[in-house]
This record gives sequence, C-alpha cells and structure tokens, in this order.
Amino acid sequence: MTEGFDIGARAKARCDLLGVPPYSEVDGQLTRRFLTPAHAAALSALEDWMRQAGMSVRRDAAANLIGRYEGEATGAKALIIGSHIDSVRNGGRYDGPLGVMLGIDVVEALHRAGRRLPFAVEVIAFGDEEGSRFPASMSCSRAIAGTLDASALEMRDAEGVSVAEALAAFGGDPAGIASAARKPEEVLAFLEAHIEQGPVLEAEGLALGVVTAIAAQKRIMVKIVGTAGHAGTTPMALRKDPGPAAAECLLALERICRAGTDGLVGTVGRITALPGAFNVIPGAVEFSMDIRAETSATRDAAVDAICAEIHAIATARDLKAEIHLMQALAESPCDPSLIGILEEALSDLSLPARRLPSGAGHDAMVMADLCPTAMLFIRCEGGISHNPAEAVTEADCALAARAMLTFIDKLERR
Ligand code: HGY
Ligand code: MN
Ligand code: MN
Ligand code: MN
Repeated sequence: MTEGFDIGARAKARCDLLGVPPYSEVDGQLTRRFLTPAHAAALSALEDWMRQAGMSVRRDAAANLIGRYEGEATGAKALIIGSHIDSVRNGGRYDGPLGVMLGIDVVEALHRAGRRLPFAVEVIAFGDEEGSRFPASMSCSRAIAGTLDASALEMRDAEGVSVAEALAAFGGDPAGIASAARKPEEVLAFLEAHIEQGPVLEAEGLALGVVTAIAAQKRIMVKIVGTAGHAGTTPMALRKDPGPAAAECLLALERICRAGTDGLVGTVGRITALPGAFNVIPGAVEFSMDIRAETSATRDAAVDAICAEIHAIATARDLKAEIHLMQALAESPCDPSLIGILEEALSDLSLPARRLPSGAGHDAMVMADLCPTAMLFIRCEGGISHNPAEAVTEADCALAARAMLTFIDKLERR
C-alpha cells in the first residue's frame, strides 16, 4: 500500500457510506434519483473527497459534479474518469458510484505522489444515468457530450415536475444547459470503471474485464386503450378490457426476444392499469419496454416485430395501441487503442485481459460521441445488480484502482 491509503478498498467503503440516508431517499434501501435531496447530499460528500484528493471542483449547468486535477500545464486536455451517482429504486450501492469513487482514489494516489501528467484528469459524477426519475436516461452525460435534446428538459416525473423545473430548483441552469457541453479538443478520453452486472467474470474466476462494446437499446412506452367499466355489472363478452391484451403483448415480447440472437433481450419493468381501482375495468393499461441487442439492426427488427404484434392484438380486441419511443441508443464500440492499453495494464498486473460486451447501458456510450472511450468491468457477486444484494470485494476494487493507475501510466508514455 504505497499510496498511504487503501486504494480501491476505500472506494468501496465510500459507496457503502453513501448507501444510506441522507444519501438515499428511502430508509433501509438505496434509492437516489436525479435532482433529489439524496443526490444533493451525495454531491456534497463527493465535493469534499474530490478536494481532499487535490482536485478543484465545479458543477455544470446539468448538475454534473466535476473534479479536476491539473496536468503539468494548466488547461491541458483531460482524461475524464467517471460514472453515474444516481441509482434505480431499491438498487445496489456500486452500480455507478464505484466508478466515481475509484476515479477519486486514483487521482488522490497521483496527488499524494506529487505526480503531474501531460494531461489533466477529471472525475465526473453524472447525476442521471438510470432514468429512474424521468422517462429518458443519461441526460447528464448527454449534456456533457453536447447531445442532449432540448425536449428532454420537458420530460416530467410521476409528480409532474419537469427536468427543467427540478434542475433549476437544484441549482442547475436549464436555460444554459448548452454550456455543459465539452469541446472534443478539451478531452483526451473517457474511462469508466463499472461493475459487470452480469455473471461472466465470476464464472471464469476473473476480477476484471475489458469492455469491447455496449449494447444498443430502445426504451418504449405502450398504452393499450379500451373502455373503463364497472367490474360487477359488465359481462365478460361485452368488455373492452386492455388488461388481457397487455398480457398477450408481454408474452409476444418474451417469445420474440427468446427466439432472438445477438444478445437480444426484452424487459417490461413497469405495468400500470388505469385508473387502478379494484372494481373498475381499466380504461387503459400502460407498460414500458426495454429492448436491447448487440446491434441496432437486431434491436430494431425485434422492436418492429413486437410493435406489429401489439397493434394486431389490440385490433383483434377492438382496442387501440399507442406506442411512443422514449429513447434510442445505438451500440457503442469502445476505442480499440484504449482497449489495447487496458489489456496491457491488466497483463502488467499479471491478470488475464478478458474482453466482453456490455449488455448494460453506461454513460460511456454517450461519451463516445465526444471522445474515445474505454470501460473496465469489475466482478460482482452472482452477477447481481439493480438489486440491494449487489456486492463487490475490496480486493477486486483494489485491483481495479491499480489497473486504472497502470492505464494512466501507459497513457502518459504514449
Ligand atoms: O439500464 C442500464 O443498463 C443501466 O443500468 N442504466
Ligand atoms: Mn444501472
Ligand atoms: Mn450503471
Ligand atoms: Mn453508467
């Protein structure tokens, strides 16, 4: 332990520290959504840690927290290390935050060693990657990449609050959101360390992996519209009930995705019957669809097939189907030369350099519009994620921090 602190293990401990109120919205679980008091509390803890690590700290118009460790010359291009600080509801402690904490640990190691590099190092905590409060996701990395569509600011949460309203109340600047966009000439590369959220590394007894590409995804909302009615007086044959129709749609999605290739997966994570009363035949049923595959072509072919079936199911039942695309993200290959540097870093640590794709979405897929990107995967127990049982080991986190420092050493010599 030459750094004078438990590099990597401390990153894990800090994720644990942020796993409870006031850094979580709910006692007894980790829920930290974008622009909530829990998000604000987490940012103030991160600001202190970033300053202790020798960084200057600022927040941009999109409420991204940005720590900067200057290079030999002030204003040098920056290697950005980052991930998201928000969580899904009742999520795990490491999905996102671990990549931010590892970045802080790595910078503190440079700072304590008095090292200055030919480039700056920035650590960024993106506030919204999960999209757990507003319908679209990754709005913060999009603001930095300069690809955030103005309409995203008008999206509303379940309470009807818009992103713009929540951002202004949080201290961000929705009207000046364009100022968050970084210029390509300011950025050297983006490195995101993240738990694998899958079973591959654990199954092969590996601590770390090198991501080759991030899967394409689409988020779609479907509304099947029927006729609300009295649950007691309406004969079954006279109903226009969207409930059973929605059930048929979910089965069609499962059948199409099970038959797919290219890593095709489909998920319905949210189903709502409206108005949602025991004794009322729903007037409408809404459900979300999350469709992913290693290529946009496979993703889109599946989406087209599923939507065609949804319309056919609705028509056969004399119902109406409204389908809205909420978000589309193309597959995002990581940068080949950065993949090579990460692989060299792992072999310098006598670790196998296992390449693997990411089925999970990450800010790195958005940052790829701005700069070359690389992702380092860290084994997580049972591949479990988006679940409070998410777990990592101190030893794997320490190896990840070493690999990131070695990656930086190699970047310095390029
Ligand atoms: O949904 C995802 O893949 C990521 O965890 N936001
Ligand atoms: Mn996640
Ligand atoms: Mn994540
Ligand atoms: Mn991410």
